[in-house]
Amino acid sequence: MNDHQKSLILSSSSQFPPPQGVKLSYGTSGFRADASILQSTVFRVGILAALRSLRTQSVIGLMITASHNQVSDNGIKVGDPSGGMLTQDWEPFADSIANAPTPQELLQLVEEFVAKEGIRFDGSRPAKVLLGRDTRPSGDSLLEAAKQGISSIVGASAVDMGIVTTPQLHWMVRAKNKGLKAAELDYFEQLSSSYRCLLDLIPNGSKVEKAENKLVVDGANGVGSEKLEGLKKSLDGLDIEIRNTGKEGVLNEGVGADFVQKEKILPQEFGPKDVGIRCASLDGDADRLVYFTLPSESSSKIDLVDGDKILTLFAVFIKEQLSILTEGGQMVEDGYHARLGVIQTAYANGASTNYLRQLGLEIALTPTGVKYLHEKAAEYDVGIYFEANGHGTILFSDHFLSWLEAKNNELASRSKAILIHKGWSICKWNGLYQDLPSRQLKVKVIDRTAVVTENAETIAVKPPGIQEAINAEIAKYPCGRCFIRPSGTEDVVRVYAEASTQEAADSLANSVAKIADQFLGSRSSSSV
Ligand code: G16
Repeated sequence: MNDHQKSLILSSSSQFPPPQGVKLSYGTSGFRADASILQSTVFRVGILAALRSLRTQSVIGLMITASHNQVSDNGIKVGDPSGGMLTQDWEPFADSIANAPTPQELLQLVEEFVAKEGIRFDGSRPAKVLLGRDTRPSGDSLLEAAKQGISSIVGASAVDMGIVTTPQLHWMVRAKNKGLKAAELDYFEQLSSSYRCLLDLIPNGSKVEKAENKLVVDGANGVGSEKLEGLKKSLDGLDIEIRNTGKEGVLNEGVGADFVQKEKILPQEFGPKDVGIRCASLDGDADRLVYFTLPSESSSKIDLVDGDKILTLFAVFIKEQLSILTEGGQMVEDGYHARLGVIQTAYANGASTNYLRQLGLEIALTPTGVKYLHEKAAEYDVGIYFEANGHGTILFSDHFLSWLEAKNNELASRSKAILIHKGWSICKWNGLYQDLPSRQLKVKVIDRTAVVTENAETIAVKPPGIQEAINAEIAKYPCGRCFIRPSGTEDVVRVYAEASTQEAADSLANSVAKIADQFLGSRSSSSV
């Protein structure tokens, strides 16, 4: 790093002093906090993104969003060149620069890291960072802070992609790095043409019921509603109505995937007229999706089709397809057996895990956070991962895809037999298994980092004695299961409980929330 570069970092960072008395960490999905204290953090993540771009010689993404959090929060996360999350190796550096108290200490950390990573400033390929943000009012000023951080690295450029969903920004970064067109219209085109391909694969004679063509989407009063409005014109055959578009309501307040999944009641703007209709909820940055139906006019209680059910549907279908491919010993002849894995977290409903196990599937458990599930899924030929809250996707290994491609001709002649269109309704889908009753609570404690967990967050090893107290509670409930963990996106400890009845799940969750209070010191607790 030459003197000009060093003085640029010193002078620009002096404009963004860090907040006093706050320690921030790159949590489950980047930095999150009340938007009013994030200027300095976002500026510094701008520096990090430019360095990551130099290190990888690729385009990097920065998304300004706090997703499911309340509207007054905001956050920032980094997207790597592949379109995935920032490599976990760089998270400690993110933590240390976010908390460096002075410009001089910040510069020292940057210099040490640049030397360790062998980052070169020779100008051969200047850094480039794509910036996106959700609809939060604080997004504009944080965007400026990010731009300032990026331009503290000589030659680096920031490209503002405007208000986008998190999946859009990740897709744009990946597309840019592959030399493909990466505008919003290209994204919509890819989604709609993939959708048309899927429709073309439905065997003749198989029809989706008319009522099932209707989909009512809760946009969480966020970015998802606007984008879906742009996309829906090209989704032939699907009648999409969008509510909670943000014109009136507040982001994530009584609406959105997090609310619907945790409360299991209708979001705002939905009511008795929606009985039996397929409905879906997005979250604040539109990277979560859950479905639901309203079974009866007399109550706002919904039948939830959560991430576990989405995972199960994919798992059932892909397992079927793979077993058809092995018919006639085709895969055996090749000596190739595709490894199918499903990845869940401790939040997965126990009934879903049992169901998947009965199907004979290989199941892996990771801590909460897409970054962990994604990494695990990449170990399989076909890795399907979903969190119960609706984040997820399917990964196909390069090896599997090239094997399929090589077999393309053979498969084409059999495709009608392979791709069995099930013609299932949402109720049939939901009936794959019955969820065990569950309850989630959050507890505001003095210091949530005092909770340390192991075994994919199923056991709390700190503070000492807390797990034994939780176990004693669990033992009182048939089919009881319960764990606590510190949230990585909100300043709370989360409690999840399952039991054979709703009353029992509620009671177990409440007792364990009290235990958390006793061991950790309460700041005033709240439910969900
Ligand atoms: C983020 C992560 C998810 C995680 C969620 C809740 O989602 O991407 O993987 O499930 O936070 O995390 P925690 O329980 O640690 O607060 P989002 O939708 O908020 O970006």
